[in-house]
Amino acid sequence: MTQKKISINADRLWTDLMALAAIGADANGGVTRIALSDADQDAHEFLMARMRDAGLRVDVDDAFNVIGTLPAKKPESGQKALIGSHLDTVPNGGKFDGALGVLCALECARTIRENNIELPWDLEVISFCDEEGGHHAGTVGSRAMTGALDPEEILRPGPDGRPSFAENLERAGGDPTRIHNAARPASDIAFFLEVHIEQGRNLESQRADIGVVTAIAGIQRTEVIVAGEAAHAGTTPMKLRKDALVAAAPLFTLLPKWASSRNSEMTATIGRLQLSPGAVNVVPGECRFTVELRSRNAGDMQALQNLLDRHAARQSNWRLQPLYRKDPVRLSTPLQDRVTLAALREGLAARNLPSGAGHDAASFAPHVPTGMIFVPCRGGVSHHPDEAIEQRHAAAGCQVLLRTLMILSGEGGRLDPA
Ligand code: HGY
Ligand code: MN
Ligand code: MN
Repeated sequence: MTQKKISINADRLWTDLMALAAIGADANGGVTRIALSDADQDAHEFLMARMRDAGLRVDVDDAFNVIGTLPAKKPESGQKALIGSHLDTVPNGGKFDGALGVLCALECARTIRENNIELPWDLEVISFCDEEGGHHAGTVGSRAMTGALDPEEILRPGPDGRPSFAENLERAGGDPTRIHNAARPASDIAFFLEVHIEQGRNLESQRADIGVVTAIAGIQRTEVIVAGEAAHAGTTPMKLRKDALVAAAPLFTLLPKWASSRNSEMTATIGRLQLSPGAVNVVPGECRFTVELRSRNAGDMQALQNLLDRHAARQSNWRLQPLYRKDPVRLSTPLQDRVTLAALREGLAARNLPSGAGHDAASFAPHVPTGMIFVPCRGGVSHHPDEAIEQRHAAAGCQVLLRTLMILSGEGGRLDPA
């Protein structure tokens, strides 16, 4: 007997996406919802209201992850199926990074409930707190849930002396001393699946609708502090200066050369730089900047870190402050196979590809079967107001997530961990 075709409601999904994009909207078309900010909290209030409308049980855990649960009618395995992503954004970011994954998960739960489909697990729709690193390292909420968050990290002051995660959590009504309670045993979790925009141009250039993600690049971040001597810009002769920016400058061209000579997928980025005292008529006394390395190969990332460490060691006035390291991860092959099958059954063109961007899925991959479903984004543009996707691709990603859940459910819901 052929299974009745169950379809998500593409218009409802798009309406939610556009309504959410209005929360934290910038004057120039971007979105700014820094983790735990008022805009981020408004976005989560919107999500919780939509979850309640959909008949989900709504909880907020001690890491401020928002969880909407559709209880299983007959929970055979006692495990939970987790789907979701994040609602926080980078400053002046796009409408779809993170938001697509959360709202696709919500739309799937709604569709499953409306069609009285019986799942072997409780289905949890999750929006993870602070994926983007609004304070320091990203994926705070998902690392708290997988027990991988160092409690010290949330106490560290934010960049430019901004409040720490703990202070902002408290301001938002949370209790940072309880964040470790968000940790859950891996044995409770059947799998984690995340829909996300590709944030690259591979799918678009191959005219594919769906990306079956095979791996997620590792990320290593270091803050470099170069000390000089602040001095009057008009009366301090060039040969007597200790200009911190000039001392740092050689690294700005060395770093890209190191990365490119390592391998073609490796990236190295100096994304944030601050001069002190930062006055136009004062020679910089301090140059503070971040170095971010990414690679799917842990050895390559370490090799570049060693080059940076040795370069700093040869200078007399450099200090390195490690900020964050997450190893590259491979995603579950059995889940990749189900996503590929789901795309096939939906008549969609799917391609396997790795992710250069970090995701909450990277927090789960070492512990539970984890999968990601990518959709193309226009020109690969992301972390930018021009981030854009086609409505049909939002619907395709959501439909493949639903179909993957149906396939897994039809197999009784247990997935080998390979
Ligand atoms: O930085 C990243 O790769 C992700 O978008 N947070
Ligand atoms: Mn993201
Ligand atoms: Mn992002």
